[in-house]
Amino acid sequence: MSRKIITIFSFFVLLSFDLQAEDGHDLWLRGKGTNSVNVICSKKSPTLSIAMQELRQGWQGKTNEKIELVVKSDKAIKGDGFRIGKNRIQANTDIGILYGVYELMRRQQTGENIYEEVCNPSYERRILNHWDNLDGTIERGYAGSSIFWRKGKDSLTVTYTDKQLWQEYARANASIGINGSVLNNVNASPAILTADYLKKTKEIADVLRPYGIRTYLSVNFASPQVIGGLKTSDPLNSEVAQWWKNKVKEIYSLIPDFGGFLVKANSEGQPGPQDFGRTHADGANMLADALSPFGGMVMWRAFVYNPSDEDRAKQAYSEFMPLDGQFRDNVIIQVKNGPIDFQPREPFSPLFGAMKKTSVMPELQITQEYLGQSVHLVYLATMWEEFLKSDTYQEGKGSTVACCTDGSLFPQKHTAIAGVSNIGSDVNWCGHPFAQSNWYAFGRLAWNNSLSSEQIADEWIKLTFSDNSGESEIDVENSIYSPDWQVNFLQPVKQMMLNSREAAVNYMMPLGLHHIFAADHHYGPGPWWAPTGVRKDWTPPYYHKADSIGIGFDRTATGSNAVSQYQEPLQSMFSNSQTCPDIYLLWFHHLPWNFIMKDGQTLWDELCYHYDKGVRQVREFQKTWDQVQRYVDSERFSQVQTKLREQCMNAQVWKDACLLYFRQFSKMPFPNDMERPVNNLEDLIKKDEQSRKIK
Ligand code: BDP
Repeated sequence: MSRKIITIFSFFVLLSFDLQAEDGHDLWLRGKGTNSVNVICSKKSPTLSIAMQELRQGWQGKTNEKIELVVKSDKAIKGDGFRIGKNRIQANTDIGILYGVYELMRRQQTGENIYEEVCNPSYERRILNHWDNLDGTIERGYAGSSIFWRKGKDSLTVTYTDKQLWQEYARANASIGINGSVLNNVNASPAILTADYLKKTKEIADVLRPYGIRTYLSVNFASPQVIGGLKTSDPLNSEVAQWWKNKVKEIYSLIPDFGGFLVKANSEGQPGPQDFGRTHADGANMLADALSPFGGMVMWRAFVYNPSDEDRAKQAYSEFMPLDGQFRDNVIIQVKNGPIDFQPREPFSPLFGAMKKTSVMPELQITQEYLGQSVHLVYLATMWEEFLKSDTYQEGKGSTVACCTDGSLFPQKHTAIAGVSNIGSDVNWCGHPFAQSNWYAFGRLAWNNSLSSEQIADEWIKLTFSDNSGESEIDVENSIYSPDWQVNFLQPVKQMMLNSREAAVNYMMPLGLHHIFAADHHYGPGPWWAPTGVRKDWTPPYYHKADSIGIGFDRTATGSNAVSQYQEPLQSMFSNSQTCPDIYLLWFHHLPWNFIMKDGQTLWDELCYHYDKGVRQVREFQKTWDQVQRYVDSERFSQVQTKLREQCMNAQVWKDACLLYFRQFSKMPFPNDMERPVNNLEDLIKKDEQSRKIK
């Protein structure tokens, strides 16, 4: 069908509000150019060609307008930042120009003002971590299989379709400023460093490069033994160090801009320097020395904990604080946002701001392992905003996590942020249409860590759902969306997104509860799960500690004293049950069931109301979504509608399971105005067991 016929056709389709089905593959990059543009650029490079092509394809400004792309140093522009104006984009680097182009086009499409302004990135390295295994499966992936690796011998082949997909992937990342990809799981197979896999890595890197994306790999610390035939992987052994040096040299001969290594060591069964009586610093520094001549980095994860008597929430801090100042300057410690593990809500990890002589980077989880996977609609930017804006008080008031990690407070040699990717081979990349917003939000926050989750949601909805073919909704001249669309679509959908994470916290683990998930798959509730012989710190009762007296983990001085790892005034505030924020109450305190909350309710009633509210919130999301049907194409509409229905059923299961289970201890009645459970506890426990057997 010719473009013209499609246009006429879609016009009639639009009139009847039956928008063309969309499979979501185009993500937030659906904008089509409506007008021609005159692009001037004196320099040539693959990246600049992409920039010019993007402008020509997507231009929604005035017809035949002139736009100049200028690669020229300017002190106000940092790293790969840019200066943007209506008719000119200037940057120090080619990739800076491409970022400027994407910014300009986003502003055209979302109707944001375009005035002369310098935009610099908050973090130097903005990286996706793919937990992709070399057999094509993805650890904690809920959107199909790996786009990089495949099962069997096929894992090493590269097809035209692969390259096309990698290019689309690179483009999507570049459009939101992501500039690095770790291509394999942190639970790394040593095979990734064999010649065949490095050859394939090179092919991927070649496709990602023009989009400014550097390639990184996760490595297995025991590689010298497993694939190198050495007797040890001791980081202080000279043969081991030499083996890594040779390996790094081999990598750089294939991939000259290789980013470096990501390492999970001595964690959850992975090998590490402690196997040889060495410290994390010994291990990280040995790798750093191998990478340093080539400008490579080591991202060394702080996610380490052992089945010891020490509270798991304290262990990363205990392990890493004594090593502060001992790391090479091309090592950066990668710390998960919370002290335990990507829970629906955690206070920030006390390592942020505390390690003052070491570069530290946050690790966020985009894939919704603990937040409903690809079934639940949970917009994560609100969680990340809460985290980035948390005040650590490490250098006085205002020492937010954002400031402690982006170089504005400490002179870090390198700054970075990582997000565990939620993408896979599904046609819409992320499984849930709204999960795309989390990929988008991660990129936007990595670029600018002071953006609000509301602004990001606003942008994303406009780019993802508006009919921006230029023929209707948007007034091209003024870039203004129709008031009807804004009031009846944008506003309610945005509100739903902004409420969605708190709703999930409510129906999963309110008031500071954490880690009460079903074992293994981490999808549903499992507060009862504690078989004999299983590590205690992998069982929910270790975390909720419900008993006849009360519920919660005492992390004050009378308990594990994890509060002592926080700076004042947080320490005192968290320690006192009267001043501890309700959202962290049971994270820091074990309190009696009839403890009186700030609003005068008992703790038990408050818990009941939170679970009840969570379910009701999801029911509201269902209504919201039904009401916007006429603004969404039928494919994405029914996909989201079906998923919301399932989310609602699951939220009910969460509420019933947790409240019926905890009531065995509280022995208190449900408050009268709470909706009653509709499931039996015994059935839910049975189903939970079956879900693991099926796996
Ligand atoms: C946990 C995941 C596990 C990861 C681990 C990690 O359940 O699959 O390997 O984090 O981050 O949350 O290393």
